[in-house]
Amino acid sequence: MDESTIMKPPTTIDPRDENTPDAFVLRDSSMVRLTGKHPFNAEAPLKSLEKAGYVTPNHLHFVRNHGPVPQLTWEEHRIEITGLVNSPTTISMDDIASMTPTTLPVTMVCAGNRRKEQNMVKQSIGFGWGAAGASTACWSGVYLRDVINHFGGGLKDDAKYICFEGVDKTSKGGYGTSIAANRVMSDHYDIMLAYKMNGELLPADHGFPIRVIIPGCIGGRSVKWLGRIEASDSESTNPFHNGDNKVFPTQVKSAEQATEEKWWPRPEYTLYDLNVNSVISTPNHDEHIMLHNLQETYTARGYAYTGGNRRITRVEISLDSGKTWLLATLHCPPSQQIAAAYGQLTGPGYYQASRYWSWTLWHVDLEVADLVRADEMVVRAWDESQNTQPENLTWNLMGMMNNCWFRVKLSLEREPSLAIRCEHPTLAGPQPGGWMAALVKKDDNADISTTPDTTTAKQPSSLPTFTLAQVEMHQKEDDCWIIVHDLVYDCTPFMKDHPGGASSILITAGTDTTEEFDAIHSSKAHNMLQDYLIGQLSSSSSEHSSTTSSLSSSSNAFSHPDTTNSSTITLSSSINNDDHTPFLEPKKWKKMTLDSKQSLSPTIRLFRFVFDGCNQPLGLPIGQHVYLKMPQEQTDRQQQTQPKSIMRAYTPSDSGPGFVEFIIKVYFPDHQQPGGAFTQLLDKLRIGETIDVKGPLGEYEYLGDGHYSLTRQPARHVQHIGMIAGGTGITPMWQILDAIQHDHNPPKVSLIYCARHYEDLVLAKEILELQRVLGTHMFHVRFILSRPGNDWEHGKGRLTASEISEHLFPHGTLCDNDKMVLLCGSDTMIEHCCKPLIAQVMGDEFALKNIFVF
Ligand SMILES: Nc1nc2c(c(=O)[nH]1)N[C@H]1C(S)=C(S)[C@@H](COP(=O)(O)O)O[C@H]1N2
Ligand SMILES: [Mo]
Repeated sequence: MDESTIMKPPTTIDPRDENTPDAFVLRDSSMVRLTGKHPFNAEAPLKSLEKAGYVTPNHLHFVRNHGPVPQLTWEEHRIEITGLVNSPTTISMDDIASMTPTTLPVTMVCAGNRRKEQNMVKQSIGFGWGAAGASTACWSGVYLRDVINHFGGGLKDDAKYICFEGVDKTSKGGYGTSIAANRVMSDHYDIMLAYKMNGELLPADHGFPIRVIIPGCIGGRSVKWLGRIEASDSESTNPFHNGDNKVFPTQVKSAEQATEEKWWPRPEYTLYDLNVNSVISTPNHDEHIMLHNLQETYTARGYAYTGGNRRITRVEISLDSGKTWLLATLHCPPSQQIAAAYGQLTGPGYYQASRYWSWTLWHVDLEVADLVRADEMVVRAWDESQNTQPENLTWNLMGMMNNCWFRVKLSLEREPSLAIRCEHPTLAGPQPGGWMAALVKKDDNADISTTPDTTTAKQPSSLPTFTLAQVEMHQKEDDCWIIVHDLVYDCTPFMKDHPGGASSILITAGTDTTEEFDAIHSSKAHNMLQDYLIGQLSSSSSEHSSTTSSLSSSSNAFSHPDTTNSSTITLSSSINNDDHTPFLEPKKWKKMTLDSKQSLSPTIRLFRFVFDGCNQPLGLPIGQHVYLKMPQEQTDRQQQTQPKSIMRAYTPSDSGPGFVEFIIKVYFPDHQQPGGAFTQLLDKLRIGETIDVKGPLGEYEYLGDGHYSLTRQPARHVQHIGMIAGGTGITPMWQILDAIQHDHNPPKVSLIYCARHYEDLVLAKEILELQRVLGTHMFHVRFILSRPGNDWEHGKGRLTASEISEHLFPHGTLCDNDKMVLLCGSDTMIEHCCKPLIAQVMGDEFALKNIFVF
């Protein structure tokens, strides 16, 4: 993009805004939309922001709207001045314009700037701002203190806060917040009511006709579309004041917990002044620095800012991850000089002293030869109070004020020509890429929840419409539709490829599966889903299936009892506590109560749940698993807290009439990762509290005596089952072992069980006891520990080919058709260790045909 296109303001309505309440707002189509099409939350591509220079043109200034943009006029708009002022009044825009104006360059920064990096570590309750949630404009208007004195007759003595409210109609009403009255009244802080931005009347997105500007403070205090100013003895009671713009201590892990433990109202976590921050914009993400000539220099650039009128005094670049630093050249022209370009400079009490309300741009010349040797380019800034940025990211619930060192990874590329490839940590909003993406673990065992990203969804307006009843007709394996966020998808072609197996889709076939989908899928899965989009849910149906409603309510309301189901899953009858009907119902969430919890190791727990019908069997075929689900509050794109849920699949370690037990490893956070969202919630569950369960699901069923069936394949019989389990992957194996001990003609079984420490070998005692009962000729066990103690006599280290050839089928002789292998462990272990080693030892064909993964 060249400079001329960057500088051109938009002249037409972006098609994405048609049919939204914002269809009257002119917007630059290059702005990266962070929350779908509405409300509008957007930042410029970082490169455009840099190219635009010190003052950001209005159409490239980031926008943060909590709701639709109000359609206001200069003539009709009024501002109420009320509360603890001597003469409450209502004023017009002409009243404001009658005062002599002042112009001030101010860098506005959303407290969520750089939040995407936080979200890559763990989803916070906010959307993914890149590094362009900061922009600088010259704001013209009048000092708020003058307005209060001139029109409101001054503050009363007990006025401690000034509360602001916008006239925008978010779902929680007008956006509002407050700030200390002494800051407003001080001539050091320059708090303004602005009606011009870079010499033009405010654009609709930025608060036309009038907004508050609080320099040096997070953007969230600068209320747009200002309708009311209230002097008060207490902070704003507007829901956005305590419900947004906070950094909580790290132990606050969910909105639900924050509510329960009353963190929200605590004023000490409220954000005002900005913290020191800096970003590299050159090199840009995916830029290639060509290596024609190692004698050349390369100029890196970026911005830095801090809060509270402090000056940025130092920006440093490191090419060795912080061991040594180079000083960058700073560019921060005097505010008066900048403002002069936009008109009015004199006003009542016009600022005389230096002002540092806007960012410092920086550049540094680097030797290309030095870049070749570097793994990354890192920036950090310092302000006049010697505040600097932390080396590492510390996650917080709202993902705010992220200011860790900004790191651009450098790697050498040989093709098509020799170059250094540069990678930013993230790209704003829904855009994939960035080096942090590689850190997001796919591994289910580490159950880190990932960001559902529906913002890239095709726009539904042109799609055919289906009713819920129509969708319900499609719940067979060869004809399977689902609903996610009111859109209808035909998943039939995808059934055989689904990583969770066809049955985990079938279990939700024909229903609204939004909740499950969001709870367990990554943004990658959301994107994949788009290939199967066939229509939208008719609006009358979607009222019945609000995205958070539970599955059971939507499917019951439209249930078609005559719908047959060809798969192994059958729709069972309604709630029934009759003694022998199974407790589990495939399409229905059921509640179980935590009955006891036992620690088997520092991180491994045995959870025992009970359910109502105390003689009721669980109804789980051997070899299959269930979903467990717990509520977890999350914040939607309008920053509203919504009950959401999070779920994982588990195999019980035991079950019987009226109870079921699970052995589950809790993934606690450490300094490198936030831990497992689900398992930590589960660990907090108290005795007597309930959890949702649904099932069965799974592809494999052990039918007894060596017979088993797999969905979509004929039933088979084997004489020897070889099992490899990693960590808590033992649970499905144990379920089968437990069944085998009741077989009349049991198959032979061998188990290779890998774990890190001895304590991680759950059920070891039970396994050895079973071996004693069945005899070693029937049940062969091999434990392998990667960190064994000194006196350990079983396997040590990693799973190797020789371990497999010795212990997987130790009795030899049988032909391949009589054997099968069951695997359960982390993705990495299965794909990079077990499968290749089995193929090596037993042959590719055997591996292809006879391995089954849980
Ligand atoms: N009335 C109103 N004022 C508002 C908001 C809003 O949604 N409504 N968003 C706030 C937030 S969180 C920020 S960061 C700034 C963004 O200002 P901008 O959109 O002009 O960049 O406006 C603040 N003022
Ligand atoms: Mo914000």
